[in-house]
Amino acid sequence: MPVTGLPPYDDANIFARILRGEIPARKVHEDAHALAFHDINPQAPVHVLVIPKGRYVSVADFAATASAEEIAGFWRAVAKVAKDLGLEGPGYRVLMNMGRDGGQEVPHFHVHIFGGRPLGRMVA
Ligand code: IU
Repeated sequence: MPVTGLPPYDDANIFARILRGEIPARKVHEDAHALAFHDINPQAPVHVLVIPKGRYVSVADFAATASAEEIAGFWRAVAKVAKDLGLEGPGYRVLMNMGRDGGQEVPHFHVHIFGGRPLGRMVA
């Protein structure tokens, strides 16, 4: 169950459909806890999304309700994907948008990985 104040999980969201294989994605990694694929509208030379396989609306929902195993597995996948894409040496940025003011568009928790160029100082 999502945490109070967040919408219930919608199984029709686009990432749920990607997880079910109903629509294609350019996958870069998949394991028991996570799926990673290239963002359809990249904002950097490398722009990959990592999503948990469970039904979590947002980072708040994930942090509050996922198991320790899911959380560990997910974050290990994030770091592995970045490393496998060659980003660990030069560095990369990980970003999560949460809710309305955070600009979250897809209501399935996801992490953005950006890299492939100097990203500069982050501003809000
Ligand atoms: P946000 O954090 O919810 O704002 O980011 C959603 C991202 O999902 C955004 O960067 C989109 O380009 C991306 N995306 C995608 O990769 N494939 C899709 O079919 C759709 C959105 I819709």
